[in-house]
Amino acid sequence: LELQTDLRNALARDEFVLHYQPICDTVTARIRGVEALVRWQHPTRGLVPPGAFIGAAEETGLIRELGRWVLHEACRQMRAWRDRFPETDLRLSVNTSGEELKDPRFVDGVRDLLADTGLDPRVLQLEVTEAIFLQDPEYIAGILDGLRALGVRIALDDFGTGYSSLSYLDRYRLDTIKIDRSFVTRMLTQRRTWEIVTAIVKLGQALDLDIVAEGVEDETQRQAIRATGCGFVQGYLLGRPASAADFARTLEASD
Ligand code: G
Ligand code: G
Ligand code: MN
Ligand code: NA
Repeated sequence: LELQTDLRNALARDEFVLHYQPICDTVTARIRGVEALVRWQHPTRGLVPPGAFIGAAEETGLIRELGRWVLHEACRQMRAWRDRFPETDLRLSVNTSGEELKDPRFVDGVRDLLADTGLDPRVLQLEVTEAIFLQDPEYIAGILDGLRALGVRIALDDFGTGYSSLSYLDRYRLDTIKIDRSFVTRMLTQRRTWEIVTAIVKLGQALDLDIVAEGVEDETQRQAIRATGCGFVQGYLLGRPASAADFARTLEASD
């Protein structure tokens, strides 16, 4: 309850910030996209990671307001970067929780936001997890279809960690799958994991999906991922989540 009050105040006081992590071409390491990750710049506790407050925000319903802020701020920032770096065709990934998707005004809100910021809908990719399909699959399917009709892309985050990933690939139209970093971590030491990652990549290619390997921390992992044919990599090796100003410097340097 205290956290709920704190979060409400934090929204009112504009204490949330977005950090940005690059998503890169596996072969060239060129930056092709960026994932926005929210943090809470707490007046006394410092920078609080989302794991410490997203759950509470979901339980209290505050996630809708926080999610609106995140989406708005991320799109505003992307608009500014695309104006400043016209050569880059960066894509923007934003994490979206099921509670946000259940808001009946969500699709209209995204449409209005894209119109207001003048951002090409194809630039925006919403990351969802398998958990969103557990409650009301038909309703969620309608929301995802509505978003895709706008031109917005849908990514399945943390892929492989849920219960029945394959049925979701079968039933829903998606654009991207993000292979959970636990697979990337284990694939070099466990043959079975390497085979699973290879199979996921093959499946993704056959379904015409973009595939991102998450949590790539060293060059050996990148080489292993590259050998599977996975198109995109994300992780500390390519860049840690950083402030907008730091990310802009990275873009400048890579131009
Ligand atoms: O940065 P960190 O590893 O602590 O992130 C923890 C979790 O918080 C991740 O699962 C990430 O997807 C989630 N997360 C980060 N930013 C956002 C956001 O803006 N909205 C939602 N719903 N989840 C987020
Ligand atoms: O659930 P989601 O995939 O959205 O979570 C992304 C989180 O993973 C981010 O909050 C980010 O801090 C973290 N992350 C990104 N790259 C790496 C990495 O290479 N290693 C580890 N341990 N965490 C990472
Ligand atoms: Mn994510
Ligand atoms: Na993930």
